[in-house]
Amino acid sequence: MHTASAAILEALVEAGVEYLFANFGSDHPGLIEAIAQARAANRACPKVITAPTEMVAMSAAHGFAQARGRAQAVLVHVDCGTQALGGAVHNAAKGRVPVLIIAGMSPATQEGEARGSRNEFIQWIQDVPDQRGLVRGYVRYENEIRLGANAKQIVHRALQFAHSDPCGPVYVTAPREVLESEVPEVAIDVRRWQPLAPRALDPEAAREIAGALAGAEHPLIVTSYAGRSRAAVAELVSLAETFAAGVIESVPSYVNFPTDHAAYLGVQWNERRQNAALARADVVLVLDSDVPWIGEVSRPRDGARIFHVDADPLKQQMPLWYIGASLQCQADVALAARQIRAAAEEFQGDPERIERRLRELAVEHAAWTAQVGARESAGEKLTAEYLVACLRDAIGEDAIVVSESVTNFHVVSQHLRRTRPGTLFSSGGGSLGYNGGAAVGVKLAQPDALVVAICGDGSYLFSQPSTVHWMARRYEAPFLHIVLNNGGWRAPRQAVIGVHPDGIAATSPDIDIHFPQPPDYAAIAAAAGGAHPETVRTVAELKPALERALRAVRNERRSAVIDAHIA
Ligand SMILES: Cc1ncc(C[n+]2csc(CCOP(=O)(O)OP(=O)(O)O)c2C)c(N)n1
Ligand SMILES: [Mg+2]
Repeated sequence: MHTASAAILEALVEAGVEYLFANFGSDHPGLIEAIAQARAANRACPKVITAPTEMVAMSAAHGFAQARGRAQAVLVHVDCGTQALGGAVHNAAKGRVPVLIIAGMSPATQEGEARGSRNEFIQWIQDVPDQRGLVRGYVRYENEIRLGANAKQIVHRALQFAHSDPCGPVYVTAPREVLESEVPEVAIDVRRWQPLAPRALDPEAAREIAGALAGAEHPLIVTSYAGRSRAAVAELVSLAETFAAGVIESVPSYVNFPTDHAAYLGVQWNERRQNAALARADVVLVLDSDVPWIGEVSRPRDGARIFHVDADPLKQQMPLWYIGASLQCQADVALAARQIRAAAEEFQGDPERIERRLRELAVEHAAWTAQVGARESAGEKLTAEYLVACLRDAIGEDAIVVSESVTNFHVVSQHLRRTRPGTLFSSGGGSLGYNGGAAVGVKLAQPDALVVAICGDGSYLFSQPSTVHWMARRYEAPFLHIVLNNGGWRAPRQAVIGVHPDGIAATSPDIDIHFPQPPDYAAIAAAAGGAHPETVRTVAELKPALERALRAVRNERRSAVIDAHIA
């Protein structure tokens, strides 16, 4: 018998979805049976990854999509499993990361009208008025499969949204009887269900931007997530070289530019200082960025001309957003960069001026590199800067790092000094807990890569490490997990100082953000998934611990956790 559930699995296979991160419930007998039948008949079926908690399932699909650019499927249980996805839906939405979420719904009948009709008490409890409303504010598309007959078309349509800019999560539901229903076979030609073709710039806009960059004294490119496409990184390098423009990253969630390139002028997160390159620039080109600067702290100089090209320039899911750009365009950044470069030929710039500016950029870049390097030396205390520098040297340029380092985000960005696209990710969202699941997903996407997660101690607990490390062992996805243990949550302390610098809380030793008697973080992972545990308290202990941990990951193929007590 061919059911709607079997049709959904077939659609996933057609679309190239390799993994189904699943947390099953009473809404899923149709799917569980269809998976069993596919296996018995040796039919292709996505590999099921059992996820004991939904947040980790979603974070794994998030990491996978960042590493491989493709949506995977996450299966959850009715409204309850949808709620338990929690902030991971926010993260995928804000990060514009494609994920297909599938959720069952309580049966729609209670007298045996169709197979799947209600037969358990919980099906009355879990019948809610607006299940899809739980995620409506976040997903790019949501729909209920009302008749099994076109289940495949709905899956393909959902994936088309997920993979079309601005990409993001999509949500599809079906009541239990629909998942059980017998449906006709539907043939799909996937070539007719592709995402939207990349959008180019209006040629006039390309000309205007090229003219402004060519005529600028200090042109600057600011970007945050252009690096989600490797092609875009190469195009940005050419663009920067063509115009001798400097490049800064603001709140990056990808490697957007090689940090060893002479045009690279650094990265900024929450640091409370005016960015010098931004203050100097007379023309600023913002490419794929949600927060190119924080105006209260750092901003372009008065009179600077600002151009903005983005996959999502209106920031459709942010009620308040503006940067004072005189031209804003929706376009694929790789394509746009190429167009702007091509348009530059018309503005025969002065080659000597370009040469001079490139030399100036190289001097500035060298100063930045030296400044970063100076903070990396070993002192008395174990600092995050020293730790990240040692990590960089130990893991090499090809290792893939996911970072949820919160008040140390900038330290990780600066001192890892990534040179290759696709080797450093952060979630792009603000709901802590992405790190561990994302690392598992990245490892599944790139099994040959060394994968590292680096996170705050608070973020380690948010990530549900017992689930993460059970999954890492069960599905042979070992990774190195580094906990920046600063005794709790530092971010709320910085927030209170930012708003009430002279208040009582600013200097109070206890404002309920510390974790006295902290958990043994490494032991949690050892207990849950046999991870190799390390606790590091001093500079001297760090390198040997890193060596042992990397041996465990590389040679013994098991995860390792380093609980690093930093100053
Ligand atoms: C799901 C979620 N809950 C709460 C917060 C608010 N929050 C922001 S930073 C932070 C503390 C993070 O602690 P840790 O990971 O140890 O980083 P640190 O601040 O110490 O650098 C909290 C609780 C959040 N962003 N997401
Ligand atoms: Mg902390």
